[in-house]
Amino acid sequence: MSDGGGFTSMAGAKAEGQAPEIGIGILGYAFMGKAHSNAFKKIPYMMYPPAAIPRLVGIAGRNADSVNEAARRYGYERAYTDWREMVDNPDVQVFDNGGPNDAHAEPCIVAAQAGKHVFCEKPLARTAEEAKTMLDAVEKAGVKHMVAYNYRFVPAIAQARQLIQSGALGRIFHFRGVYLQEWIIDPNFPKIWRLDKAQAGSGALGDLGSHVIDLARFLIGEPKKVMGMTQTFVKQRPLGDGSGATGTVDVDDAFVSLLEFENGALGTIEASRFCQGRKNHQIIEINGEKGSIKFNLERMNELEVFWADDKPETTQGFRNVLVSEPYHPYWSNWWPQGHMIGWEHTFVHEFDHFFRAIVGNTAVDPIGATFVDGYRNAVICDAIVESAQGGRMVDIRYDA
Ligand code: SOE
Repeated sequence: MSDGGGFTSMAGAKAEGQAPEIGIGILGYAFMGKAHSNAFKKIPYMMYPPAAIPRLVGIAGRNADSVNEAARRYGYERAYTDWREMVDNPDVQVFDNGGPNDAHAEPCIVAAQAGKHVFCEKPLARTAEEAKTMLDAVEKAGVKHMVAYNYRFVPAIAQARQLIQSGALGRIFHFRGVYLQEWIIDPNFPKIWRLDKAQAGSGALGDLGSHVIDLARFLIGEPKKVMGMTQTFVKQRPLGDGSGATGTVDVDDAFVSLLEFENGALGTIEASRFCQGRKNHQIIEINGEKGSIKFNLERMNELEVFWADDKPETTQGFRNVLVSEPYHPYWSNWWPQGHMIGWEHTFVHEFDHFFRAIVGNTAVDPIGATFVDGYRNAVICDAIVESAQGGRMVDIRYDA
């Protein structure tokens, strides 16, 4: 199997029938519950031979009818309305937190204290302070930990990182990232948890911006200072509970930011949920001394590249590369070249990486995001909000 630059190495893999089971207990049965469960079921026969066979031990959620239906739908052995009871199940070796942001800290900390390996959806927490308590807990417990920055596991992104790490772009001058959606532009869209600071921590910043911030760190390194602006375009929304009452939106609908990186590169990162026509529009562009690369999530199997040493009279210009060859990251698990994979497969790669790290006792980072990455991401998000409120540049300082 091609190791794709260490992305699908055989570390921890077992011949068919020898792979150990790994018991999963997941909190949350909505969007991420579906994406994660789909990945657990695909791993044994697609990331083959698997390092571990996920055993769907339990799924937890507040609504009994919904969580029982999810257990039947995805094939979990038990449904729980109390996540603590699920964490206490000795058959649960991995606690997977797919819940809303205000349900990340306590369950992850309790699971780590119970000796479970912990996987948590992004953003890790609502603030850097809350993220640090989670990081301290998993490090003290000595368990493996990972944050679901799944776009690291897009083959084209992994390929971009290989190009940058190989020096093919040379010195990096710019990182430019946007993440644009449109789904709350209707002022009658209700004030759901993602629009409430107490539950979400932030709006487009933590939900979408944190993905781009993570890719900036993954691809070119640490930012050293940021300047940010935020805006809430619709400040009152119906609560959506039939009462006819409205609530104040206390998170950002959009943000823009300027960054200077430790390596001298300059960056811009923005995210918005008010961009009509943009469905899940994440663009990453990196400009270096030897060339440029551009990634578009809505065309996720492609990478646009420009090489300065191409002959001007022949091929110089941006080229569109189909990242689908057996030697490209992760592709040896899937299909012949040109047969596309999609958004869901990033979760298959992501969990396979986590399970291999657990079974083989190998490092989750730098390929996967750990709680250190989740904490540092939260520090950057907090700095962007601080800058927006204070109207000045803010230095990035980590405590881990
Ligand atoms: C927001 O709608 C969202 O679902 C994010 O929460 C995900 O992290 C992103 O991958 C897609 O958009």
